[in-house]
Amino acid sequence: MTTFSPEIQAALAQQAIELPSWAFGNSGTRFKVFATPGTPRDPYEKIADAAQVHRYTALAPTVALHIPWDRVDDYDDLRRHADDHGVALGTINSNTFQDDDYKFGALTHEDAAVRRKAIDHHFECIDIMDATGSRDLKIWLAEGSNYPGQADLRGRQDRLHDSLATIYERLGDDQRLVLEYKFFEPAFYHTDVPDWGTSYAQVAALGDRAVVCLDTGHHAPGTNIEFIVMQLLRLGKLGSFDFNSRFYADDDLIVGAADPFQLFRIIFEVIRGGGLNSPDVAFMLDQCHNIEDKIPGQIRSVLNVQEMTARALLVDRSALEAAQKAGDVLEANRIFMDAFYTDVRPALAEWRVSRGLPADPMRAFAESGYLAQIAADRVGGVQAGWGA
Ligand code: AOS
Ligand code: ZN
Ligand code: ZN
Repeated sequence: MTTFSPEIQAALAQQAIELPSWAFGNSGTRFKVFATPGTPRDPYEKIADAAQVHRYTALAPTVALHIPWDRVDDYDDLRRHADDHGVALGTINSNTFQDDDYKFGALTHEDAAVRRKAIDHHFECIDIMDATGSRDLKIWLAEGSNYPGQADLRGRQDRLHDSLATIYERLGDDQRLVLEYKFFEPAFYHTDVPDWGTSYAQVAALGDRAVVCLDTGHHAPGTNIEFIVMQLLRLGKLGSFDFNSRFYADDDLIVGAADPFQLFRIIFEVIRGGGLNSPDVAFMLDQCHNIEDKIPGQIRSVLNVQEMTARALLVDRSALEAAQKAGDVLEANRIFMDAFYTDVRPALAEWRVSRGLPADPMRAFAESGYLAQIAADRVGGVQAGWGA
């Protein structure tokens, strides 16, 4: 059986993956949202469910919130609630995509009053960050146009800069602005932050505390995502990951489900670039569980990241470097693939037990009876969903 060196064990022990609160609410497609019994009815219950993932894996110590979906009266109280459950509050995600005023844009809108409203929403998010102790403000913008000629592409980019600069100004010294990109959807012709280059150009113009979020589902098919990871790390601008899987577009499926090898390649570049367990790079999930149970879906997800991390840590980097320098193409590729093909699951199970964790977190959670308990306890009330 594979064994992990003390260095690999130390790296695995430090790994932390932030969970999105919205993964615990009901979600679906525009065709149907299937409800799950026991779905959280408020942010408190979402955090309680997220804490289950951490309890069985020790991999998910923080939960990202989304405003307005997770708006509460008392953020100190929510923070204490998280603490009582053994987790902390993490990134605050803004939302400028569910308001009629934003039909033609928010931070890029032609109308200064609409831009002001969108900026004020981000100010509210920063106030919340101050109360929750969150470091990161994550901005994903649904802005763009559907038809050639509809919008002044250049003007929108300039207004985006001005709006982001106003938001950036308001951040505290220990806080960061993280700008996510996505190549299309909901806009179909042009998107104002479609790619890493645009996100990089915008955050570079703001300052050191503005960085890029790379959502693995936000690229065209065939894109070499690990190259982007390498480049952003090289430039010191990779702020965070939104991990998920895609088959076709922004599918938001379980990370590592569609293409485990791609996840391995991405994590290898993270390690190569010094981003693993670096405070500068936040690992997050951005997923929806439309047909599977949400808590086990999140447990499976963090375990997938852990497994590919363990495999990527097994790459013999000095042998790889020697093969690369010698121009030994096949040997370099063999070293890389040997690590990828290593089944680390038995070693991880043993290592978990040595740390007082269940060998099989999926099974331990299933046997805990938690899902049946919340289904019984949380009857009535309005279930929280994507957008609720
Ligand atoms: C949207 O496609 C993005 O992935 C965002 O990260 C979004 O904020 C998230 O899915 C929840 O709103
Ligand atoms: Zn995302
Ligand atoms: Zn997305």
